[in-house]
Amino acid sequence: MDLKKIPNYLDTKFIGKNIIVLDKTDSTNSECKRNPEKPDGTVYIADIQTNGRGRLGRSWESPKGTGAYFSIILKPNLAPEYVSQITLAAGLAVCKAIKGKIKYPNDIVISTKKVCGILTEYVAGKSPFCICGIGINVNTISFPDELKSRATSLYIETSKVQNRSEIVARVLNEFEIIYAEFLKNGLKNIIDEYKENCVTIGNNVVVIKNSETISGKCTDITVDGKLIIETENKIITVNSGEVSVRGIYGYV
Ligand code: BT5
Repeated sequence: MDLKKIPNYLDTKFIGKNIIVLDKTDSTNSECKRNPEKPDGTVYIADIQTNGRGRLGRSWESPKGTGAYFSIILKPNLAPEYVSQITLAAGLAVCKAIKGKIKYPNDIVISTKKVCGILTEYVAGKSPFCICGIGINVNTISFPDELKSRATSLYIETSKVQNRSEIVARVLNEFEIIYAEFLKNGLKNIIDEYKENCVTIGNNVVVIKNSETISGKCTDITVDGKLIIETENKIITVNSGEVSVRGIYGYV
């Protein structure tokens, strides 16, 4: 399995140094949840997920042998309200690693289609920790009918079969740098690069917040990672953890 070669391309101090490659799992995020004792920076990666999870109970299509499905165990000293910002840091890392664009908060897109999704979870308890799960369509040739119009893969975009280990290592390499900066200064020194790569800014969006639907134009993202939306009669800010942004490229 080509996923075993990740260490050959890895250039990190702690992210992915402990890496567990599985032939099959339900969800690499769930795998992390079941193994809270693993050290900070541990990565679980699987060749296939039988129950790949998206946000809000949605699923992540994870066929065998083609995608990169991996999750990072993170043990920062971080108040729970900052955890959703890890998604933004990871989004920027993936964006840089695979040369995509970011659709706020957690999608990476290429040519207007979704190539990657990110699911960050907070596990409460005596020793709380975070899980940052990343799914990238690497060598996917085709998608189920319901995803065809809005999903793509690196293979589809480049017509080249990609080395999954190298792609994953590139993401982890980028992530470690951005994450270290995030832990030091929050999003302050990262947000400009995030915004430069974010296709949501300047576009009309529909935001679903606490079952209320709000339409408006996204004008900016705050230094703590909130979306600023101008509606007909007011300006609101929404947190990435509490919204689904629709309206760009027609998909959720
Ligand atoms: C996400 O959720 O985009 C987060 C996906 C995170 C997946 C990774 S894989 C490793 C780790 N282990 C897990 O179990 N999960 C993480 P959300 O924003 O809710 O988007 C989900 C929606 O994206 C679905 O409802 C579909 O419309 C679409 N979708 C599902 N599979 C897809 C795929 N392979 N490519 C593109 N779009 C997909």
